[in-house]
Amino acid sequence: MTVSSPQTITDDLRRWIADQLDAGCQADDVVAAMCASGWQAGVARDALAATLKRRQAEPAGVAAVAELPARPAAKALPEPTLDGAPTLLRAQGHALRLQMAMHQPRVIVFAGLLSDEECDRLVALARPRLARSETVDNSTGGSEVNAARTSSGMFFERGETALIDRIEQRIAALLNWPLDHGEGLQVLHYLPGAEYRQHHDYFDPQHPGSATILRRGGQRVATLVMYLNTPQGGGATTFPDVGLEVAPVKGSAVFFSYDRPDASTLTLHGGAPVLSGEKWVATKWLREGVFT
Ligand code: PD2
Ligand code: ZN
Repeated sequence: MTVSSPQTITDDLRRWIADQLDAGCQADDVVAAMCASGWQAGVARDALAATLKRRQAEPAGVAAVAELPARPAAKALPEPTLDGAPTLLRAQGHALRLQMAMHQPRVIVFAGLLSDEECDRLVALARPRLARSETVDNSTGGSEVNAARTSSGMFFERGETALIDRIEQRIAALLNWPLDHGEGLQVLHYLPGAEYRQHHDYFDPQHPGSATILRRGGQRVATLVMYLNTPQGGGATTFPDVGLEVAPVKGSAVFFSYDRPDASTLTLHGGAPVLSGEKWVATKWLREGVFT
């Protein structure tokens, strides 16, 4: 399959999609294959939908459609105000810079979101409370130690100190998303060799444990990873679907959003192993509703 420019849904493309479905491919896998070949995720989804719609009229197509999982609906998302393509931004009186923006997936890198002093103070507050990081246990909705995540970490309560409240207000203003839709800040510490293997930050609706987690504010819809120091080597935040690596630089942050809990958002990401020095980050996850 080759991608023509501009990206239009042709009969050839619909025929190719129909062939993949007939061969037993899952709809999500077809979209992922198209994205890997250079199709924009939105066009890929529209092409899939157009193919399915046509097939609904055919008896064979009706059976194929019935087996496909329903695609979760898109949502409103946190997003900074970037009208006029500004390089300098301001949030709650704090000046920062826009460093990089990508549309699909939505990834934005900000420089100077935190001052050096704010980074140092967050590390000092978190250090005595660190414990080996856990990941969500999908079967229960609880958490467990996992080899895929070799950092140590801790959670602050939302608004726990004046410093944390100020940073959370800044994030809410920058991303145009209510403060009470945010989880408490999480701080992670990585030593050499430590990493966070590739994952999605949304909760998989198919997993039995997700129902419990989703009761506290619904789905995660965006992530902001703030770098609290500059490791000597390694530790980039990677987005393998699009070959993007964000270098961890003290005070800067990478933001990404996802409008549905689905791999077609292309927001698979990981924390590459730290090669030398250490790495500290603070993560703010944003929910679709009030996080309690
Ligand atoms: O520390 C990171 O770079 C990183 C990578 C992937 C953090 C997270 N995910 C996260 O906190 O979700
Ligand atoms: Zn993550």
